[in-house]
Amino acid sequence: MQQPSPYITLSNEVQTALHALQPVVALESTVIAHGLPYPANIEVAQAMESTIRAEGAIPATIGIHDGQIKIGLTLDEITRLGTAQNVQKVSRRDLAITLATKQLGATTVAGTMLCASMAGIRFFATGGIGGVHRGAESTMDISADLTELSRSPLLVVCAGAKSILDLDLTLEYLETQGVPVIGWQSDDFPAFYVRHSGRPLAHRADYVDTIAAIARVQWECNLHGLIVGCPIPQQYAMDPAPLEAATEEALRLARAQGIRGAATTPFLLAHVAKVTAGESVESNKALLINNALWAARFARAYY
Ligand code: PSU
Ligand code: MN
Repeated sequence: MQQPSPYITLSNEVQTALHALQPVVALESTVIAHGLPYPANIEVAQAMESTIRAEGAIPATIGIHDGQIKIGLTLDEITRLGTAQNVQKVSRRDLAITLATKQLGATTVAGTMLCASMAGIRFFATGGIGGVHRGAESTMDISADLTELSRSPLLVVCAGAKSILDLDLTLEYLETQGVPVIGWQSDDFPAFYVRHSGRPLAHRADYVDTIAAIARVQWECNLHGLIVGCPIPQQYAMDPAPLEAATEEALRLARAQGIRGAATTPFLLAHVAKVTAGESVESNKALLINNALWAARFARAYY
């Protein structure tokens, strides 16, 4: 295990598992604080953890409290992040500031990858990664999740990315950054609520051992992050047409209200969730739990 930073506090369980080279799966906290409404956020955070345990791996939800990166948050800490109003959204650029000023922080995919890599964790389950926003040709709004993937050596299991983003540009950018994107039993990149985006991927895998072997070679070659895109389970998939309408409306509103920077993703997510009512929340929960399941299986195959 790497020498832990003075800014990291591991739970006893995570520390023991890392020492024993047992499979550990990192989980982010921005989805808890800014991605899903209460109490669905806490319910799904717990369900992801119990799914990972049932697969024989150890969950490590990551967040920032009292000037420390906490790896393996307790239910109390998760509940605090899921209910407090003043939670910072922590990507790479925000980490030192949130620690130094002792604010409460929820880590994005980029923030979680950075913290997990400091602790030697290699597997991570999330819902959707950030990406290149529609209109990025002029706004330059490209999530730091994409550059983090080219820096931190984690395997990130996601259901693709939401169509609030430009999925073509997102895949182009990942290619430029040298990030492998593997379709899990799928030929194309999943689109979060929708199983297939229609954007073909260069690589597909059908067996957990294939994923474990790819991850091993990736890291033995000193390469960094990789993405495994798992389509949402069929019974929870949504009809793309109303989603596209809700997304276009959200984008119009964001422009009209001058929403920019880090506020953009939470604004778009909240608007789409409101318009599509409860259905999108149920689908979101289902895909998060599915990703936790596969991340735990990939981690077990690797270890
Ligand atoms: N996409 C989702 N739900 C989320 C996020 C993205 O469907 O909760 C969160 C993740 O934490 C992701 C972050 O890392 O938003 C990306 O934000 P930004 O675009 O500001 O980098
Ligand atoms: Mn952005």
